[in-house]
Amino acid sequence: APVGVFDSGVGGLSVLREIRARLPNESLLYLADSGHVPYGEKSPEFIRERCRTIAAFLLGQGAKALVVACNTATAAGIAELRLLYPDLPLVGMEPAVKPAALATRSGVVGVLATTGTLKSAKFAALLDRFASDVRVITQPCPGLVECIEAGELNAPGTRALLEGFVRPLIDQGCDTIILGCTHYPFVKALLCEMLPPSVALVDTGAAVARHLERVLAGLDQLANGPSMSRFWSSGDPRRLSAVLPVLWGENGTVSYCA
Ligand code: DGN
Repeated sequence: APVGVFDSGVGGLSVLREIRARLPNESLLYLADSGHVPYGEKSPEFIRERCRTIAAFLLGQGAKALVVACNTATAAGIAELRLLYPDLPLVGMEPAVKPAALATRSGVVGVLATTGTLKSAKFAALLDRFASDVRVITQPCPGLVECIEAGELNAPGTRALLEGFVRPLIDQGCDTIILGCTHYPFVKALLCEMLPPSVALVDTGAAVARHLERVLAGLDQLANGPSMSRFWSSGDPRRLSAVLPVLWGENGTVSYCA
């Protein structure tokens, strides 16, 4: 059976790539909730409703496990999904605060994420737990997800927006910057051009793929292949089709779902 993966839009494809690299035998179902993107400024209640609807859809398609490939949706909705599906293997995202706190030498860590993630109780708990010894500077990035959804990974507007977000982090001495939203790895190249070489970027995709592997292995549910992938969008499926070669590295079959 396949693994179901979802995000508010195309950002979770950065996680899907890590899963494909780590677990090439797994079949993958990906749902981009592009009809409702961005989640960043939406209410937790709205996001929870989307999580319930999408989880039910992917399970209806035969998913044996779900990956919530979105920090914002994990913060708002994963606890409820665990209650609804206590026996389902369920893996979520969280900003890489712990690895960043271990890695920093300047003692100052920056976090780029959505407003929803940064305001969540889950994020506050994460800081309490792992970042008591370091200074953490949070930076919401309104507008950035929209640029990435539009495929503008290297456009002047995206660069200007991003420069405005990272400048204060550099000025305050951050040497480690957390990409706390699954869309942001797609602008890593652009970020690297504007950051001093001493600044390291950390994200969570590879760790999530490793965690998924452990969970499936523990349940003896790892697949032996051959694998396939299928995609759905709650927005315009043609737009997801058009960005797949860039963001996923291959073409894919995309259908519409409500
Ligand atoms: N990709 C999502 C995340 O990791 O938080 C949310 C992006 C959004 O919808 N604003």
